[in-house]
Amino acid sequence: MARNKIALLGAGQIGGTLALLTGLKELGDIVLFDIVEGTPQGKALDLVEASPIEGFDAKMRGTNSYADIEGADVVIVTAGVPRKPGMSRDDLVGTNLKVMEQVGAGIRKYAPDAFVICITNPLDAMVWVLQKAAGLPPEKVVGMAGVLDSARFRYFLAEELGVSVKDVSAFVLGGHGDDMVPLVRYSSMAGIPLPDLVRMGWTTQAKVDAIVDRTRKGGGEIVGLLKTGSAFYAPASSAIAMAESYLRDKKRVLPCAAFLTGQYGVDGLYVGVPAVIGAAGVERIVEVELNSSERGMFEKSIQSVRGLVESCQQIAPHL
Ligand code: TXD
Repeated sequence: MARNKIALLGAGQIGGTLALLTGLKELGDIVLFDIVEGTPQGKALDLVEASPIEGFDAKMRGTNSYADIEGADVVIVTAGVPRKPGMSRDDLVGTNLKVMEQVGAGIRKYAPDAFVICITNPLDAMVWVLQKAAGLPPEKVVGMAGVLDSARFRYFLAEELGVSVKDVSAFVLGGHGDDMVPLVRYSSMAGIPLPDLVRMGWTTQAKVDAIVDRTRKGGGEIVGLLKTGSAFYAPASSAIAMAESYLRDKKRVLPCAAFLTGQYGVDGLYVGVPAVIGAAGVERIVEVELNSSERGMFEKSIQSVRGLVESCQQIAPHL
């Protein structure tokens, strides 16, 4: 059986990390695309030179031509600019919208059957633009943010509880912004709900509230430390988990920015919700029950996403 073909559009901090993880997990052959000449070619060559040491077999090539992504099974999009300290994700709309239109045209022409994972920020709006520009069915275009935000939430909880990260489950609903909704009620340690753990004295409500706040601001915390760009290791791992679930039909239930058609009372927007990812792409959306305070936070997050999409429509009325 021929190897999968994975196209990485953007060969920057996340793109290079995606390529390394794809090699280590032997997910398939890689085409690394960028508009900067030399960067994708140099990173691809450097990566395959690691393959004898790591023991993986994969073809990896760098390119500046969309034609080389022909027939890709999975496309992961990081093309665009990241934020710098003092910038919000929303400040990237003007620049990255135009990039998504270019990238979408390349996918439409050369990889119309691919499963497309968008990473570029502001994520909830950029995945919406990308799906329209590429013209692929909405279930084959998804945004990566929830797996990252949930991983941050899970890590902080595991650190606080003093247990393995493997035994902490949690997820975040809503947009990839500071008003995202980490769901305490649906978080657990080995199946024991987090609110019970507070009552059992494993942690306190104040510490849980602080972890929720740190999760919401997780991206900004790293931008503030790095100063020259944003997070890239955990974002890359998050997108690879989604790609692997598609390529290996694992049916994982992952929080992703998926296109809603009425679920959660939302129609026509990409929003972070738990979704089943399998060989057909987004195969099912999990519509969890929300209490009034959760619903209020979710609505606020939806409003932010709606506002971003409206800005995109003003910049590009044809979308
Ligand atoms: O959870 C999430 N979704 C976020 C997403 C987590 C972290 C980072 N987030 C966003 O991902 C970030 O705000 C950026 O919008 C993207 C990519 O972040 P990265 O850190 O990889 O940025 P880099 O290192 O600047 O890489 C971007 C590459 C760079 O090599 C540019 O030359 C290239 O994109 N680029 C383009 N490629 C193709 N076509 C066009 N037009 C283009 N413009 C820039």
